Amino acid sequence: MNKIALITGATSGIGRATAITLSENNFDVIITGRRQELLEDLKKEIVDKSSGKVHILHFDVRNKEEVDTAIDSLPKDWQDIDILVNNAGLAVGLEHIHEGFIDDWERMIDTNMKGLLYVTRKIAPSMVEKKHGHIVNIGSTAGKEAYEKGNVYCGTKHAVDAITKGMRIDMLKHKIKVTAINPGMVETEFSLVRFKGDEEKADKVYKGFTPLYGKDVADAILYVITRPEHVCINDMILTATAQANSFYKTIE
Ligand code: NDP
Ligand code: 8X3
Repeated sequence: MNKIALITGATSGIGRATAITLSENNFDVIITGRRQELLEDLKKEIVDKSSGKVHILHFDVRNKEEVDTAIDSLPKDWQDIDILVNNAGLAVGLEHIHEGFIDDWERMIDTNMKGLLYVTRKIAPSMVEKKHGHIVNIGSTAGKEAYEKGNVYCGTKHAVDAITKGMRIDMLKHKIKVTAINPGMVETEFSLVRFKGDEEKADKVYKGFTPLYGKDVADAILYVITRPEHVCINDMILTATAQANSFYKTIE
């Protein structure tokens, strides 16, 4: 029987690539996000290409009631979630702290921190009950080093780093693995969202070097969730070869 993985933020980028990669590797996937049509498209793509099963849950991770209702609606044969990939997240804006927009800050805090917590709080108890499961949190190099104008986004990803460490300690006696995957720059809708739909600004971010792609991060996720039972990858940082950390990259 295939294992079941629930992936938040599967409509785009890393989450979408992860859903496809896991389905190609004998996982059944619960794909979630706010854009229902994109979830339907992804389901069709996966079902056409692989034998993996797909279930759609449509919710906003910032809304605790929506999270709870969606997870409660899972049919019986989808309730036994083996892998939770907490991927939904975003950066909004890139301003010095004294010029930042409060709404942007709240969107990042509500999505990247509170959303991750709501989903985890809803799913982790069943993992504890069966003493089995793996939680993979998508952090960032921005959660390891703060960079100019990244203030609040970096803060939320530092929080993901700390929450992941705390979760791992709490889950230890329940035999549940907890992993943080921390990518550097990945070409997805991330910069389009950060720059509020400004395509020119977004495209510039990935000009002149080869960034990571969603599939690269999906492969890392597949790797960590397919280690033997006694092995837990705690923390992984992956960047493009052209990037050393948040500050140094080579232009080709
Ligand atoms: P994308 O913008 O391509 O994807 C983000 C996903 O998150 C979408 O599927 C979006 O779905 C979902 N999402 C956003 N807000 C919500 C919400 N309120 N409720 C439910 N789902 C939501 O970006 P990435 O794939 O790059 O980002 C995925 C994760 O990776 C994020 O946590 C990001 O911080 C992290 N990351 C990204 C890096 C990069 O350079 N791209 C590097 C390091 C980490 P929808 O809009 O349909 O709800
Ligand atoms: C995304 C990577 O460097 O754009 O988390 O913040 S970065």
